[in-house]
Amino acid sequence: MARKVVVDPITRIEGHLRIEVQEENRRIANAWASSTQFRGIETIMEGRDPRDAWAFTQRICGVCTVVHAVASLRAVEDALDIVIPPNANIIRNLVHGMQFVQDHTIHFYHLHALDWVDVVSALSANPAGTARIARQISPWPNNSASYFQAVQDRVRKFVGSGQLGIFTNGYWGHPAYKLPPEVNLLAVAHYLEALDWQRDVIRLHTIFGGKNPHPNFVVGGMASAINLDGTATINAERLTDIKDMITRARQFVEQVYFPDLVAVAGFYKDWAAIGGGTGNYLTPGEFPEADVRDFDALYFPRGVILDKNLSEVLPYDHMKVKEYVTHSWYEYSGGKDASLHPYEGETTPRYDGPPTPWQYLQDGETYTWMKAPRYDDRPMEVGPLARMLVAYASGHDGAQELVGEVLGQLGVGPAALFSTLGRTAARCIETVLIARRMEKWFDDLVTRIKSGDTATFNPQNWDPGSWPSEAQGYGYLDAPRGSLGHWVQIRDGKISRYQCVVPSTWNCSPRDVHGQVGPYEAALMDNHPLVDPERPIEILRTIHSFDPCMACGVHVLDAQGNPVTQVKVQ
Ligand code: NFE
Ligand code: MG
Repeated sequence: MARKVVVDPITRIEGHLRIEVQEENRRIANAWASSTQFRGIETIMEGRDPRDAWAFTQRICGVCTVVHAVASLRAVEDALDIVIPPNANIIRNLVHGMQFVQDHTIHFYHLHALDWVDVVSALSANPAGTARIARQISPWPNNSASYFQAVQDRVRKFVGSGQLGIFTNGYWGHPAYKLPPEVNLLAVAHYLEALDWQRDVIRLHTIFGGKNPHPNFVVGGMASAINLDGTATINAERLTDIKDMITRARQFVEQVYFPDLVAVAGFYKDWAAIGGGTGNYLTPGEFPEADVRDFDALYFPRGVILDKNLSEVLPYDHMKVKEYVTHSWYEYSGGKDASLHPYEGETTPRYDGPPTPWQYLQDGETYTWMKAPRYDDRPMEVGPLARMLVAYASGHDGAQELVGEVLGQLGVGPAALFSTLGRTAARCIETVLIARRMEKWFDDLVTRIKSGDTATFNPQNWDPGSWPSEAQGYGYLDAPRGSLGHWVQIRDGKISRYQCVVPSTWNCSPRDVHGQVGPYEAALMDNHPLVDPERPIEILRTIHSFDPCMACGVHVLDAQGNPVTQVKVQ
């Protein structure tokens, strides 16, 4: 029997996402991903001072708060030929690096783990057994039986009160959960520890940017003065604070996140053959370690992989990015079948979807607020898996070592990467690499400061009188969820056009004019089980493996209010 299954909204993501699938014989035969909200930051940018753009665009999202600011700065600096001082570039890398490390760790424990970890099962664990496992896989010090006993007591209080609190609405007891109770308890303990840890390490943003979320930046550099003798500046004490946070960040991801990922993945190896999807991967590269346009000096290389072909990494060219609206709630002046590069992009909303939220979306019609970005007319997956595949295939030392270690520990080959499990593992691998690399960036910064270079701002071309009457620029950035591009056009000192093509727009893209599905849809249609349509945990696993952010994807505010969590089955 074939039937439609709707999950709306998908929870434990940022924003509002509806997934519809066609289920046949306990597998997913067809899928539609729909973003159900609209905002329109790109329109708000028109007519503004380009030096303010970072502050507005950063507010697109409260999750990846840093990334839209930096993409915007790079776009405006590209347009106005502004070169930032090396110290400012390092500080941006440290701020963005910590954003990655915090965001990915939160994703694993707080947004994704409960798809694999049964909290209720943790109650039947033997805490001494959990302690044994913890000591086997990691030197992390919180590893005694009494520690895990205390965690179990805490969770038992939740459950005993009949109110699961933060653990409400899980599919507890679902047969798809495979971890033994002792491993479930380990993961729940680290879920709770990660809450405190992330709040600590992200204070790096408050030192370099004054606040979190949404730290402060400036076109031309960073708004962080360095003066070792100052009290309100980056001084020796602040540098020590930062060094300590980086150390604690690295320790947690190496000693908790990474061993947990490997331990949990070992019980879910079947998910290494599920949820792959498009097979096309794109990364613009990230963490410039020299000039932002020196693409050979990116810590994670840029490139494109097509059809899962790891033997060839193609060069990335942003001029090949185009967006369709054929199945989206927008119109283009050139008609519904046109595709536009962001320099010609248009953001004209035109809702013509179902009048009520409970009507099914139909293939062949418009069904989402997401546009459909394509690279050379192909749908592309972006994000951790794309980055790690391109790095791995490009011979990146760190990626080769850690990818090899995970594959070796799981006893699977590289083909396992093209999957839901591969996506989740890639996120952890790059978190470790970035946390390690932050120590080098920090050391580089200290070396420069010791040599007497404290510059963080370049005032050249700050004055609009020095700008040409027309300019345009592109700011690439690889954000935690993947390729982010901001494109700005400036006329007579003001923004005349602003377009963002955002990670979750790539991944949550709908069908295009050729009928090619987007990466979420393709992943759900790739050998995908759906055992119990009333409790569609498998859909959550694959969708969460992308770490969706709808606010980034369409830049939206919903004035209507939204339905509470519901699953509708017909
Ligand atoms: Ni709102 Fe974002 C990231 C960006 S994803 S989280 O990472 O850009 O669409
Ligand atoms: Mg856009």
